Formats: sequence, C-alpha cells, structure tokens
Amino acid sequence: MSRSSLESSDPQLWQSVQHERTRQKEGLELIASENYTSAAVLEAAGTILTNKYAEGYPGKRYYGGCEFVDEIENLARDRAKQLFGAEHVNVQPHAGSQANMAVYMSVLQPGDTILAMDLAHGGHLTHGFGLNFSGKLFNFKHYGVRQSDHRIDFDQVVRLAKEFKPKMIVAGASAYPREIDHAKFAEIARENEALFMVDMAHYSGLVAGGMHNSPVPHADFVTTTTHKTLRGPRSGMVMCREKFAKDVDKTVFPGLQGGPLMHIIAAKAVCFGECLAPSFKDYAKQVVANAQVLADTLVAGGIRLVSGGTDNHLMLCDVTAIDLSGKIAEQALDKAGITVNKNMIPYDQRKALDPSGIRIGTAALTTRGMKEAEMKQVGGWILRVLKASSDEAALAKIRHEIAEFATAYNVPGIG
Ligand code: DSN
Repeated sequence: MSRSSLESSDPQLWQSVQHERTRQKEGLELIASENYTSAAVLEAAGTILTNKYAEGYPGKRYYGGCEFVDEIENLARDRAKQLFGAEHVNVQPHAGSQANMAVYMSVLQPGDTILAMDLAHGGHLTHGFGLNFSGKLFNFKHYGVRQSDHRIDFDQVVRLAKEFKPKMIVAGASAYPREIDHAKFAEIARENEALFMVDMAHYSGLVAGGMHNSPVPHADFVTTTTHKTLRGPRSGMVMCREKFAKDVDKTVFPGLQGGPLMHIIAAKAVCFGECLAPSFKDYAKQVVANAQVLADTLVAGGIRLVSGGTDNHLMLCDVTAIDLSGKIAEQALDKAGITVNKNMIPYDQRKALDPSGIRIGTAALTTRGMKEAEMKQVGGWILRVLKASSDEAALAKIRHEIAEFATAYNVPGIG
C-alpha cells in the first residue's frame, strides 16, 4: 500500500489517526450523538475548499474568487430547504452551539427570559446551563419531566410559561428517549406570545427519515447539528421562517462568525443529498427498530430504562438499580470495546461526573448495517459487562469477542 501524504509528512499524527481507525472498526459505537459519515461526506470535508475565505453569503462576499463556493453553499441551502421544508436556511454555523446562539441573539436581548428543558432532565448545555454562554446571557427558566413516567410535564410548561412570560420557548433535548410533541409546544408558545425554537440536533435524522414528527411547520426557528442521526459532517445549521431570515443571517455573520468552513458546508450538501435519497428513510426506520430491540433486550436482562423504553434512537439506563454508577458502567463497557457515555437521569441523586445513568444510541451501529438480530447480541454483551464490571478477565474476553464480531461490519471511510 502506498504511504499517504499524512503518513509521510507527520507520522506521529498519522499513528494516532490509525489507532482511532482501529478503535472505530473494532469497537461498538453506542454514543447516542455519534455516527459514521459516508465516504463521500468525508471526501468533501477533506477537499481543497478548506483553502477558501468566503465571508458573507452567496452573491454578497467580501472576497474574490467565490463563484464556486457560492454554488456549493447554494446547493447546501437548497437541499436543506427541500429536505425539511424550511422557508430559510443558514448552513454556516460551525456547530450546534453557534446555531443556538445565533437564534437567541437574532431576536432576543441579553437578560430576556427563555423557557427550556432542564439539562438534568435531558436538555442541553446551550439551553441555559449556568456555565454556558446561554445561562450567563439570558434568564433561563426550566421545565422537566414528570417523576412518575419521565415524560415532558406539559402542565409544568404551561404553568411556567404563564408565570414567567418567556420571550422564547425552546423544545428539543439531548437525552430524552421519547418523541417530542412539537405541536403542543407551539400552542403553548402561541398562547403566551413567545417565540418558539426547536433544537432537533439529536433526532433531525429521524425527522428527515420520517420517523419523528417535524418541528419545521410549528416552530419559528429550528436548529440542528449535522453529525448525529443526520449522519453528516460535524457542524450546525439554522432554519427559520422567512421573516427572521435577515436577522439570523446577520447574527451568524458578521455577528458571531467570520469565514464559513466551505469544506464542511460542501460536506453538509453531500449529507443533505444522501438524506433526500429514499434509502435514508430505511436507515431512519432501522435506527428506531434497533433502539427498540436493544431497549427490550436490556429490560429483559434487568436494566431499568428511564420512561420504560424509547421512541427514538436513544435510551437512558439507570444502572444504580444493578448497584453500579454511570461512571463505572461507562468504564467497564469501554474496557470491553463498547463506547457509551455516563449520563444524569431525571431526579438524579448523584453528580454529573458520576451520575446514575448511561446513555445508549443506535445511529452508528445501524450505519454499519446492524439490524435487530445484532442488537440482541449487542444487548447481551452490555448485560454481561454490567454484571461483571470489575472482572478484568471477563471484560478482556468480551473485548476479544466484540472485536471479532465488529470487524465483519463495514465502517464507511474505513471499510
Ligand atoms: N454533546 C452532545 C451530545 O452528546 O448529546 C450534544 O451537543
């Protein structure tokens, strides 16, 4: 095999990349926010487009030589609009945080009140966490899930909306295993004269694939990352109603960012093209089917799931019920070649760095072509690890079995 340019010019860096390739190939990736992009998305992200400055928007740039990157950004915008039925799209946010920041800053003033989901109940850092820009700049109030069934407490949402009169209501979550009723949120926002934003980062691929109701008809603003269930490059995007288009665009640039990452925008265009193909619907359907089988397998093995199951791509396991903590479970699974993340569960009595739960998602393994039968096997390994979490020999044995199993499944871009 001929040596790559990277291998020749920077063997130290190349070596780390090789180790990561092996980790991705031999392990079982179950982090709910991760996925494997296609080889075409990877190729676009690695193109010479990274060389180009293109501050501004197509047709209105501050640099010469933008005729081809204009074509690319227009393609990304048009495909995103078609995919989600959005009135306006800005594909320049570098990540989900910038997308959310752009929405807040385009129509709100510092100190304004926003009602969003509590991080401890499944929300996100940018939905008002105290150490995040959102919590520092805006006056966030939080709703959560009911203790009885772990579903969003809409009575509380209504109560808090009436009490605090927020300028904006935010729906969307990072660790909520159930379908979100966007229409209901929109109605509450309307009744309280609040703007409505949905951060669908986790489930945008399910929306694109028809497996989750779309927030786009209901919300003034919809943000998403592009690398989770949507399976694109690591990045973000804002969609909004036409009347907010100018405000959003000028907040993204020059408000928050300088030059857009044109290689990543190209990769987003490729991703949106892939999501428009009929086969993406099959993918989204399989992600959900896989999550349901994995959830059933874990429950049958004695694991307690937050809300009792899942409607989407993820599940939250309360591992305290089997005398573990989230941190210990994550570490044991890691040793066996299964990657998850420790996670707070609603009403958690433990702290974020060693919470009661782990979060598991099926988007990445589904990309490798795994189906229901494989999910039963994967669930079996998870149960074995959790029941032998301090038995190093047992974990090493499972790691070996998993490496043998996983190697047989393709990873796009690796083979
Ligand atoms: N950090 C991401 C997640 O894991 O859900 C959200 O941005």
